[in-house]
Amino acid sequence: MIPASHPLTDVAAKVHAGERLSYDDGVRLAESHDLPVLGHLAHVVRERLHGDKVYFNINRHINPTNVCYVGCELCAYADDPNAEGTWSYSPEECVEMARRDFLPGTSEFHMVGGLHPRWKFPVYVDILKALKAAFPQVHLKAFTMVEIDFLAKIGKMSVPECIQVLRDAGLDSCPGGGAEIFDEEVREQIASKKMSSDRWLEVAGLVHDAGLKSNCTMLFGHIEEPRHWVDHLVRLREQQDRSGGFQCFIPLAFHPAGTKYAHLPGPDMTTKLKVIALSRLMLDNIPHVKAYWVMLGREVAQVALRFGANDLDGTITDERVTLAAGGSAGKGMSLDDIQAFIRKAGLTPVLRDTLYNELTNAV
Ligand code: V47
Repeated sequence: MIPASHPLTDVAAKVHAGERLSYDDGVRLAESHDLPVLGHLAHVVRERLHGDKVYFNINRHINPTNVCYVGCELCAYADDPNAEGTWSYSPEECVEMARRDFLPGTSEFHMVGGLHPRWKFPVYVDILKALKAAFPQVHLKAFTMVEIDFLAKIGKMSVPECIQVLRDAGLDSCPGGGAEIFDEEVREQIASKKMSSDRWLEVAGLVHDAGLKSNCTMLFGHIEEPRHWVDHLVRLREQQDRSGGFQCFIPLAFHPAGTKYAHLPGPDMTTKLKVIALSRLMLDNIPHVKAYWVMLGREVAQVALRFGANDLDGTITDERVTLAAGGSAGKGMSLDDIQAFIRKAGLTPVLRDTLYNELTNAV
C-alpha cells in the first residue's frame, strides 16, 4: 500500500484496478525515484498473473558465428571474418558442440548469430536441419527478427516464404533480440545500420501470423533516457495487440566493453530494477518478464524476481554475446543453483519448456 499523498497514487489505483497505463503514466513511473513503490506495484501484477512461480528451463545457447557485417555500435561482435577471435561453425560443428556438453533434460537450443557476409541462405537452413536431426526432442528457438529479414533477403524470398522454409528445416520459435531501442534518434546512434524499428515490429507480426511464438527485448543502460523505455514498451504493447505472439519480454542490460560505447559504465542496480518493474507494469498483454541473469548479474536478477520478473531463462550453457562485451555473471548455472536461487527469494521454481508448458518430472 502506498500513502494517499504519494505522487503515484492515481497510477497505483489503475494498477490495482487492472487498467492499462498510458504513456504519460509510464513516464511518471520511469522518472520516479521511489524504487520500493515501483517494485511493490510490479510485484502485485506479477502475483496476479503467476502467483509465486518463477519459470526456468534447461537450455543451451548456440552462436554459429560472431561475424556480422552490420557492425552495430552497441555490439562487441566482429564485422571482419578474418579478425582475431571470430568463429564460423559448420552445421556438423554446431551439432558436435551441442553434443559435447548436452545436459539431460535440455528442452531448448537458443540459437542466434551474426549476419555473415559470406554465408549463403542454405548454410543457415542446414544448421537448423542438422540440429533437428541430431536432437529431435529439443525446441529450436532461433533467429531474431533481424536475422529473419536478412535470411529472406539472401534467400531471395518474402519473409512469410522464408519463415516457412525455416520451419520445414526445424525452426520452432524465435528469440527476442535485435529490438534494441525503437526511438529512431537513439537507434541511429547505437545501431545505425540495423533494420528500422518499424521493420522489426513488422517482421515480428509476420512471425506471429505464421503461427510461431517469439520473444521481445529492449537494450537499456546506454545513451537512452527513461522516456525512450516507455516509448519502446508502448510500441511492443501495440504490436502485441495486433499480432499476439510475444510470450516474454527480456530487458537487456547494456554491457559496454568492446563496443563503441566502451567509455560508458553500463546500467546501475537502480536502473535495472526500475526497468524490470516498469516493463511488468506497462506490458499488460505480454505474459512473462524475464530476469536474464547473464546480463543483469545474478544478484540483481534475484531481486528482480520481486520487482515484476517471473522467469529466469535457464541453464544457458555457453553464452557468448554478453561474454564478448565484458559480462561477468558466468557461463552457466546448474539446475540445483537455479532452484536454490529462486527459493532463496521466497518463490517457487517451475521447470518449463520454451512455450511455458510446465514440466513436472523431467529432471
Ligand atoms: O540481439 C548485443 C543484445 C541480444 C550487447 O529471446 C547486447 O529468450 C547487452 O536477445 N550488451 C542477444 N546486450 C540476447 C537476446 C536474448 C537473450 C536471452 C534470451 C532471449 C530470448 C534473448 O543482446 C542482441 C542485442 O540486442 N546485445 N550486444 C551488449 N553489448
